[in-house]
Amino acid sequence: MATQKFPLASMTVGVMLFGVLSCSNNTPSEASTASSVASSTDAQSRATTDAAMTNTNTATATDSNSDNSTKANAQTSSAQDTAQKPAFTTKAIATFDEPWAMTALPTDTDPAPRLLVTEKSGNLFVVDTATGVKHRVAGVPKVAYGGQGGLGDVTLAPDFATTNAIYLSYVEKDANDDKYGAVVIKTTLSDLDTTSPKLTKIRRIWQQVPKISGQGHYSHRLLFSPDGQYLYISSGERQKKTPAQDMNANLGKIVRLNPDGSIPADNPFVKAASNAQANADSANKNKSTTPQSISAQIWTLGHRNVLGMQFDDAGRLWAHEMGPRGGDEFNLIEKGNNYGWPVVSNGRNYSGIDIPDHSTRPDFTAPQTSWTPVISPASMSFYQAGAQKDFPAWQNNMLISGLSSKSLVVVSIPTDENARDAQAKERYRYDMGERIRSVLSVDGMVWVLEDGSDGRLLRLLPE
Ligand SMILES: [Ca+2]
Repeated sequence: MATQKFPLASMTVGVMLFGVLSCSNNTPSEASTASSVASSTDAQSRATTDAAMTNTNTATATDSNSDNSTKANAQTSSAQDTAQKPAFTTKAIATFDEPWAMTALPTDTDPAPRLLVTEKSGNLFVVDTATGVKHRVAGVPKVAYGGQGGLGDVTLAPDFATTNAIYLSYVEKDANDDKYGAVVIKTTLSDLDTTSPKLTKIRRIWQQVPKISGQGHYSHRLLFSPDGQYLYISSGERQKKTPAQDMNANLGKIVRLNPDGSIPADNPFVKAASNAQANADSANKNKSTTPQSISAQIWTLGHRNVLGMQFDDAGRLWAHEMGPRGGDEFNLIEKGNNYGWPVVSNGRNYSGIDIPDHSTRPDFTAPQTSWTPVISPASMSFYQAGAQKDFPAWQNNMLISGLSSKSLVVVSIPTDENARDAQAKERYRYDMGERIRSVLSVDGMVWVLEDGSDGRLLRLLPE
């Protein structure tokens, strides 16, 4: 088992670079170097089909200097926080080919849980974090692997302990044309304690509407509310921008469903949807219910690519999303709100054309913090020390895995749930040396998954 060390000195490099970028207009060479690294990797991962990715270096250097007044606050770590920054080593547990997501199986007394890990190409594994032994789960449906898509997220049903039910998201291709969309299934994880586990009783409960050409921005993150009553699904805008404001599409939205896929009666647009349906019925007797039932699914709108959602201990829902060139966001998700994409963003288009900042449109909900240059947030986990208490300094913080930033980002959230002006902010980040696809904290322990082929599952061990 390889052990890699992260000395405290190197961990502060990222923070120092951001200090340079956000606080000074007079160091173009430093700013240009740092931002070109960030933007080129970001461009590779985010917009493989975006034709306007050339000349990102010079444009991004301008971008990083253009509106630093709004960015400095988000990216300044206090001296106090840095002093409390715990160091860790990493221990490699297992290796995967393009891993995408992970979740923990319940444990009784053994402190090392088994994890479920997905690979984009369509594999699902049960891995024992104590031994690194993994078993492939049979029966995963065929996925449309390519671009940013394939097999996506995995989460346990709230009643997993008695049903062994899990939820999976993945991308499917329309049989008749080159259009793609994410779907969510509920299935039973059978024979879990054998060497040949398998999925049984597969039921489709949701899909992206409409299917669209291209293979980016599926999002398809799954999260249950703490009480187990509701399933939240992040649904990306498929790199088409406008669906995020279209109430007849569930793209660019966070949707909220009952565990069986039906629509909760208290969703914010249910009444408007039923009124619209009544009008449509009386107008032409058209029995098509698709547009109205779509809008009834929606919890929030105006999102771009939400790859991380988490509840905190006060029951607040938080989500991060990737901005375009600049403007990654960390948002407090509240019922019925519109988060502005693509009308506003603190970033700009890959073409270099600016997008009005959030501050120009107070009618949209602004992020609590945003990142320029981007961190490329790919997943999020809420840290609570639990029984293991590996990192007490991170208590009640959100841990975010970064792709282009190759980092683990620690974000503090406001402790007073009623303090509307209290803002989440980055405390500090760790340079991980590789693109980090996923982060998971369980009972005070933390694992991360590296991105790409030969992506390692690493346990973080406090020094
Ligand atoms: Ca926004």
